[in-house]
Amino acid sequence: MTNTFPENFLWGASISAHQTEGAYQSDGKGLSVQDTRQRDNHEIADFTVAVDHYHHYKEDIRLLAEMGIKIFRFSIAWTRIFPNGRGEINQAGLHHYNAVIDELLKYDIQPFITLNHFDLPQALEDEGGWSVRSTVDAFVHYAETLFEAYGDRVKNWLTINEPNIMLLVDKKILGKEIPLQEKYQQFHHLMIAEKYAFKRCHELITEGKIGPVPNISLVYPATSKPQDNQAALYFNSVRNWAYLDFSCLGRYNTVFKDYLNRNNIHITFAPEDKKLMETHFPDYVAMNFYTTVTVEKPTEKAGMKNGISDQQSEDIMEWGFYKGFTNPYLAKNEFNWTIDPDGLKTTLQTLYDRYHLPIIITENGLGAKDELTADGKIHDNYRINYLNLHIDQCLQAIAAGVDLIGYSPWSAIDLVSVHEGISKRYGFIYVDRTEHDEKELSRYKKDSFYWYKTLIETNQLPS
Ligand code: BGP
Repeated sequence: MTNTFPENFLWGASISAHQTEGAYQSDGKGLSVQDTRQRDNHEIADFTVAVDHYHHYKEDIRLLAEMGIKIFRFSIAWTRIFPNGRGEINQAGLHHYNAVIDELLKYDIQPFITLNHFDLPQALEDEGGWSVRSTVDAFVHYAETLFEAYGDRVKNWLTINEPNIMLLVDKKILGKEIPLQEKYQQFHHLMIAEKYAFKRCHELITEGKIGPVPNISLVYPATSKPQDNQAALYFNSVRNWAYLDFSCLGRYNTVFKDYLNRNNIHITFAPEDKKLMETHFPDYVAMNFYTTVTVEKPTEKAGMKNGISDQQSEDIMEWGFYKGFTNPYLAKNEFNWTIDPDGLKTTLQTLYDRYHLPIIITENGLGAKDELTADGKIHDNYRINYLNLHIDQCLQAIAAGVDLIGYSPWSAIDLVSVHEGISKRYGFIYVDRTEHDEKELSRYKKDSFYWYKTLIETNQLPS
């Protein structure tokens, strides 16, 4: 088998606004739910400064250009454009991203922009957030504003980052638990907002392309017991296919509908929704992948709390449906996340056969506690090893017929993790700060930086 990637393969690197930018109240920016959310661990860095990418974007982009990336996946902070979610445009915010886009294009790096990555404006949250229809309207107007402002230069767009993980792991990501009925009304609104984004992107941008960006990873049954297989069927549907079936096929899938019925959840549709769902579709699927999940059928209710507290942990539990199970065949990283490169290939094959759309991986990576040596080096062989194994499975998926068009790992530079602060690092570029001491925020190239640079240059995995 060849170890060379197809010509024009889109090598990239990814970040999100709130985890990198900082400057959380600069130049007219409003507060988002990430700025205000309840944190269960106050010992870790928050998003007020993060890695100050807002002020360091030129330096960061220059380093990324040196690494050779072809695409940069980042998100726009809605609250920089509309501090209150809607209303008057904040010109300073609009200018900032104009400058970022121009800086990328200067180096021939194509922007892949996520419209919204977990940071809903707090002002909209105060009015009911994704539970109310008016947030859909505000989102559509925000998306149109971006398409009109940047669509002459930005052709590739992603809708809403990981709506599946945001709803399933609500406590960790949003700082609050959303009751089930409300959660799935939010699901409907998020998915409808996405449909409008597909529609308006195609209408407003010549050659504009757009796709959903969920976190997709296969769910395995714990054993060959038929009941465990049923558990995996339901969690695959609730975690993965409910979202992509809506985006790509325009329907609620049957297993998911059964899950909703059995939980007595009723979704309110607006009159235009059915037609909208069935009419507008993505150009590609972007997916984030870190690990796979294993579940069994729960047999004992006592002592178990319904809910899901991590995107892949053993505390997944929905009585009557599924319960997380420790997969004995998979190793774990130091933050307790399982590592499953083979699962990436299986996930890609399953996804591709279901939708027949090009796929781009927009997140994949290893969170680790890196160490900066006295001579300014970071020897992150563990990260190189993780990426190597996953990229190899991408090659194998391509050889098996999957139309994988790009790979953009998490993360371009170190950033503040969703819930484990800056100590859990993912970047190719190290940012020198601790949880409480921002220091100079100096940037250093890790060993993985040089490794990825060579990989991109040669367009092949070292044999
Ligand atoms: C994804 C999110 C990212 C990112 C990543 C790693 O779910 O899209 O924003 O943070 O997971 O997760 P964590 O930060 O918890 O390590």
